[in-house]
Amino acid sequence: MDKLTEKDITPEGIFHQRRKIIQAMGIIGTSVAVPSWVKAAATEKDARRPLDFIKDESGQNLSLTPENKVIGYNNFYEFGVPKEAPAKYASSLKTDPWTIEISGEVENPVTINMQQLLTQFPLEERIYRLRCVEAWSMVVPWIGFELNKLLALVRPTRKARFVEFETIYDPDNIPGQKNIFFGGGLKYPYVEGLTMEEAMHPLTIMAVGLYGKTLSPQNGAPIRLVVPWKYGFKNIKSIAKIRLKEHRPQTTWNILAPKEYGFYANVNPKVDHPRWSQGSERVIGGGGLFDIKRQPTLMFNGYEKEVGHLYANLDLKEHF
Ligand SMILES: Nc1nc2c(c(=O)[nH]1)N[C@H]1C(S)=C(S)[C@@H](COP(=O)(O)O)O[C@H]1N2
Ligand SMILES: [Mo]
Repeated sequence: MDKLTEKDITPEGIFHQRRKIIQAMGIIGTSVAVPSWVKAAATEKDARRPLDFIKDESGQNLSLTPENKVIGYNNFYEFGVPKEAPAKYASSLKTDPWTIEISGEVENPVTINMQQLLTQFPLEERIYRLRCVEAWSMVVPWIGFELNKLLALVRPTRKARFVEFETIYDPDNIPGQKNIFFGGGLKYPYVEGLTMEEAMHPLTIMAVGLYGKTLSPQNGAPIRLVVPWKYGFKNIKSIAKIRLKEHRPQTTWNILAPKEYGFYANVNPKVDHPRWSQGSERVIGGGGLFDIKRQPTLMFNGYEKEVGHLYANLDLKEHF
């Protein structure tokens, strides 16, 4: 399994996208053309603004993925499946004004805008590993605040056992939400979820920036989730709604392929994806021809000491 190359790995959606095309049209699709109405962003000036933040101790020993890779190699299927597509198309996302509505099992439901969020919660830099379920990885200097601070504001009721997150739904400005082929066959809006314990953990942050500045749209502007011990798809982008729930939410990738993408999605080198090994990962920006440097994947992505106790009584093969 260590001989696995990138070619053996089908990106998360392509496989299912093919199936969807076949189902929908009775033909075998070989490539997905960009619909004519999708406009590539006019190359406007970089809209990312500098942020004020303090530096955290975390991840000082990790070597950062170059900024151009972090903002140029993305998964954001709402803006197309190829890794270059989000950087090309995501500037059509309307990020200002922006509010997050927090509701459900809370004593104090709120709708809060970005201005309020940024003044309410001091920002800090967190250097975290990011491990995509497709077996590539990066190290990103995020800027954000702990999700538990936001949850304290709304005061979860005793019934709250899960937190559900939803990406903005705006098909007029988000091509993949309008066109199932462009959007990789996912059900939109994109939804993710955590247990309450996971959401309250101090490593779990709401990120509003990276590399010292606000997020670019392709990275999930203006605000997204970062949970460093879980596969990348849990890190839902451009969040507009948060709901606290008594029951486990239905999440996008789990709905699409429940045998491939679990609810927990904890990084685990010992539990392979049905179609590829999770034992190692390609280091994006790691150098070499075609970026082929690989390294072993760590249990809980290297955060076992911090989060292992959350799963002490869980069979991780069954609850992958
Ligand atoms: N709304 C939304 N959030 C998303 C995705 C997506 O397609 N849509 N892709 C996920 C996946 S698979 C990964 S690996 C990370 C990638 O984050 P990055 O592009 O900022 O590195 O975003 C996650 N969040
Ligand atoms: Mo991913």
